Amino acid sequence: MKNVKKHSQDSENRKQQDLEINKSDATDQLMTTDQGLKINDDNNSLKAGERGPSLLEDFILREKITHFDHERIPERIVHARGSAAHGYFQVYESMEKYTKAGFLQDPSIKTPVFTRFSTVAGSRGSTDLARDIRGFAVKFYTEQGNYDLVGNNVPVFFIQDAMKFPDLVHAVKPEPNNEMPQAASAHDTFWDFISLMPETMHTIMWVMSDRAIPRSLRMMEGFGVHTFRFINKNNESHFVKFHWKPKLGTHAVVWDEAQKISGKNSDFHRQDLWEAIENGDYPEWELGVQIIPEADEHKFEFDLLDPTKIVPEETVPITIIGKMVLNRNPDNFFAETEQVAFHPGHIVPGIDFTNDPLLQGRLFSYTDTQLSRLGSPNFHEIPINRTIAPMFNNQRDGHMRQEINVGRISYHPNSLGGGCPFQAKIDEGGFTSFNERIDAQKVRDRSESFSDHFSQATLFFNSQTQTEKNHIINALRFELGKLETPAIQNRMLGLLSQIDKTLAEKVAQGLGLKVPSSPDKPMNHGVGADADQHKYEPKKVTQSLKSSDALSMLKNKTLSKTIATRQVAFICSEGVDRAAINGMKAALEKEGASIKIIAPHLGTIKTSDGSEIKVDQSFLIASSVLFDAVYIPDGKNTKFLNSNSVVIEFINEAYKHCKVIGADKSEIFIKTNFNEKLDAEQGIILNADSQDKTFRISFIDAMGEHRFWNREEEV
Ligand code: HDD
Repeated sequence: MKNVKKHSQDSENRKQQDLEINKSDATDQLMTTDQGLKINDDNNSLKAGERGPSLLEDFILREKITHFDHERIPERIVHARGSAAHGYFQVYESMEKYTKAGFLQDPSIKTPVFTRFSTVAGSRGSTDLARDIRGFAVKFYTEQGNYDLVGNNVPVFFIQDAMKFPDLVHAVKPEPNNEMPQAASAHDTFWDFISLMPETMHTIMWVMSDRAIPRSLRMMEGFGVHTFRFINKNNESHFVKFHWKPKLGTHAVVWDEAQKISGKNSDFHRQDLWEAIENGDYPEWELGVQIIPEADEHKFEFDLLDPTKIVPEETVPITIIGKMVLNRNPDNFFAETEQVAFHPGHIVPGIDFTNDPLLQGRLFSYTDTQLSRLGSPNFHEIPINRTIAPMFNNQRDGHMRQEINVGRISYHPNSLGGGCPFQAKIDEGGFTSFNERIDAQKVRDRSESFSDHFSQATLFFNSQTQTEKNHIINALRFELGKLETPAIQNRMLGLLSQIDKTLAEKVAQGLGLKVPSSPDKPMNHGVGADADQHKYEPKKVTQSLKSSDALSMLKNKTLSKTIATRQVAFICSEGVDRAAINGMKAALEKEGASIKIIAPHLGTIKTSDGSEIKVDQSFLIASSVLFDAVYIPDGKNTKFLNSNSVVIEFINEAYKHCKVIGADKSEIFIKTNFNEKLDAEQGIILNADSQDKTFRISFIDAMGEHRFWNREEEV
């Protein structure tokens, strides 16, 4: 057992050891130029006289400024804004039956990973809380080479064919004439495209749901999206769908909150991930797979190759096969998070592609984009991208080549180098593609089995609780309400009516429009000029499954009652009850939550027993949207609370966002400012006696509910 532990630790550290050779630490060192020349004055340029012009001769100035002038590289064309962390993946038991992938065989091995989360549409400096899909890209540094699972937090994609990807991205990005709006889909070009492409409807439902505004990157699911293949030692193939399930559950904020967080702290998600890891609250996900035998390929009501479809968990259950833990922040954002290059085509023996036309196009795009982003075909040599597996081939030269390949031989076959490097046999780990039989004509076309664009959009909508449905309706009212072109709004209402009549009517009400009685026939505009339009007319296929609980975040919230890493604001002022603070703080910290003392000014305030307490944030800095719950400890607070509009706004906002509010002996304050009928059912936990332990338990239980949506209607 001891050996197993050592083995797993060694395996986990392999990438860190590999990165060590490139690290540089200036502690106790003298400053030098890039050439190693020690620098005597880094503050003044070389001049002809104290007040004279700078000299061209000043190679130190020139080196410094030249380097600075070239510090930026192109940001990613999509997923530009991202945050990443190191960690490991460990399989629970061997998956040998289905795949020969090395990292899925041995539970004692910890495979190093580097995982980057991102928004899609915004630029590098845009807000974390945009309504958007989140990228969820994992690079596994396996002994057989790098494996990248480049997924999203939504299990489906907007389009079915990579041919449409540039159009989709052009439509959602800021409009090209004025570069507006930033990191937002609520504008004409996006919805123009969407309203002409019915295949986007299923993903649109997910993006309009609260999945698109996660509470934390640590609290969202991840999906491989496409159907992939597992290949075992006998060369048998099973189809596989990948799922990441967060240990903390899947949670979101509300849209009003998201918009305010964007102003108060646009690094909200990035900071949350960073701090959790620094505090040792390592985020964790379990990897689940849906495995489908090759023979069942055509047994579904949809096409397994269609990336706009899920395989419902009720139809094929998810098997949990391992876990990923992120336990180390990068040392350098640019070197690691910015330069990491993911690619769905980075696979290892035991995993293979399917003919999903979106995946097929991605297999071209990712290497291609790194060439302009990182500037050279040698991007694999950048430390964060470097494999920990041995790497030998005859690729040579190119910009910024690091490796010094020795000898005369850079071709194969060769006799002068003894035939090296040798091709690897299958039993030596040599990769071979799955030899799928293909018997086809060359066509520029799409399969009719891809024509059902609405059924799973309806399934998703039907599976939501009423609260979640309301949020989708409001999101659509917001997004479509921002449009300047009524024809686009009308086309969208027509499409929404194909998903659910009530949904379309409610959105129409918000827009002050009527659902068109005979909407434009939703032809699929994504077809060729000479195509038989009738053939491509969207078809609804009757679904045997009417609703899937797994698709609703709120129906699954009982799975994640934990309040670990949740943030609680303690509203305090001079004279606040010290015992109440200490008691609640201890109770919350025991559950893994953390607290911040918020008071009128920074520094310290005097508490009831005369002791001083350190203030974490003043009301000028703190904002209710940055917290999960609010607690008002007993003391001489009430007078202060009643007279302070900032405090009332703070609590009002927490109330509006359905968060738990707890107060000792402050009923009068709560009752005068809020509805008299409020009680624990509504997440307002009041306490007459500040030492009552059941109060703290009730407060923590209520926090486990996360939000009290029954308050929303009233708001
Ligand atoms: Fe993509 C980046 C995920 C379709 C072309 N994509 C990128 C990233 C993620 C995804 C997570 C960021 C990786 C990182 O953190 O560096 N993309 C997806 C998913 C898709 C998808 C889940 C559909 C299922 N993507 C897709 C298509 C194409 C691209 C169809 C092109 C045909 N994606 C790119 C890209 C990016 C990229 C342009 C930009 C930066 C990069 O690759 O490295 O090549």
